Amino acid sequence: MCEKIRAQLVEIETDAEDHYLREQAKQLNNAYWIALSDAIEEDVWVWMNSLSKTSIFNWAPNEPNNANTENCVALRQDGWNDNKCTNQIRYICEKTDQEEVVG
Ligand SMILES: [Ca+2]
Ligand SMILES: [Ca+2]
Ligand SMILES: [Ca+2]
Repeated sequence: MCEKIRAQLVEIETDAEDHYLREQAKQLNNAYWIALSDAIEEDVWVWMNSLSKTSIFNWAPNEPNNANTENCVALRQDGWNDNKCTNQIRYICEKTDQEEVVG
């Protein structure tokens, strides 16, 4: 997906970045995949590009709930939600921390 524009699924390193993306999600009224996953070990949340454990958590209320096995994460305006990796939703790519494409 993001490879088409030579970018990667977004990794969120700071609360400022998260805040910015949530504002976008709010305006567009949608949810978007980010690069976070616990597919390797349940409830251990890793950014899949850098393979680093996340240093911030901005889960939505009552998430993550791993409902019917949810190992990917979508960003919504109220926070992050673990979601089924096979779901077809939009996603956010980033080239650098300064340049982010919501699409
Ligand atoms: Ca980033
Ligand atoms: Ca999970
Ligand atoms: Ca969930």
